[in-house]
Amino acid sequence: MMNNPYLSVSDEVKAALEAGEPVVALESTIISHGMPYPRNVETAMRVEQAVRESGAIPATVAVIGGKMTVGISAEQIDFLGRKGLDVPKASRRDLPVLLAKGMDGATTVATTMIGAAMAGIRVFATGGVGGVHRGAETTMDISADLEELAETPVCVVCAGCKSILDLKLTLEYLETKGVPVLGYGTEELPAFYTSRSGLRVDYRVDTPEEVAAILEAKRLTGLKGGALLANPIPDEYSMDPDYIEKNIEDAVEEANRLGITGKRITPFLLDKIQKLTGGASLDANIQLVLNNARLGAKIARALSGKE
Ligand code: PSU
Ligand code: MN
Repeated sequence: MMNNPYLSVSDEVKAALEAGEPVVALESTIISHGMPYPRNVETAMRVEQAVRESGAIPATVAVIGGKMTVGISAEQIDFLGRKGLDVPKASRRDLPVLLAKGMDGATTVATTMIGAAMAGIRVFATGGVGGVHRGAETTMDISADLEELAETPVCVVCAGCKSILDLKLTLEYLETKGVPVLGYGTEELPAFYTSRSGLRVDYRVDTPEEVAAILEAKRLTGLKGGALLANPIPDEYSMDPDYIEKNIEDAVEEANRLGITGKRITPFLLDKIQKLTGGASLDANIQLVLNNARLGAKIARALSGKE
């Protein structure tokens, strides 16, 4: 593990990594910016529990007091959840500033990947990743998450992308950047709240061992970057595609009307969609994150040869 003054790894996570035990990284933007308090904190704790029940050690990542902290405590999760939007959203470009100033930050997919890689964790589970926004052909709004997937060797388990993004352009971008997009038990790219998008993933995989073999092949051939493993929301929680699409369109329209751009756009849209759907989208969101945490643990176990 890298000896780095800006990195702090919890004793539990350090011990697990040294023993070659499976560890799954988890992000903190979803806590501070992705869900309302107190469900954000409850969910973060349940997700950690789901990883444990599936046989791996959870490592929730955040910037705490100017350190990339891998394996934050329950108290720190509670703190990030209560402070919510007052915690800076930390993507790659924010990271050096927050570290240098000794600040706190909620890590996005990009920075959670960075923290995971610094500590030596190869699997990270979350809800949705950032991508190419609708209208990016004029706004150039493309999440740093995609660039990180191209650079940093971490497998990100997600439920696909929300259609607040342009999913087709997101797939094109990932192809250009050489990031494999794998569908777990499906040929279709799941669209977060629903298992259907009408778009195909690059490859279907059906077992954790298959995923582990792909990650090993990538590592051993020296190909940089990670992989995106898209795990569809379970059928019983999947939302009606037309209903969710209509609400997403209304949310995007309102964001445009209010002139919201940059790092504020994703949290704004998530909050708006939650309000428009009367909380149904939040319930679906929580279930899909739990589902991804369980799969992440299985991938980590397969990588560590424990399966
Ligand atoms: N998509 C979701 N939920 C989220 C996010 C994205 O469905 O919580 C968060 C993740 O932390 C992701 C970030 O990394 O938003 C992307 O933000 P941006 O588009 O500003 O890069
Ligand atoms: Mn953006």
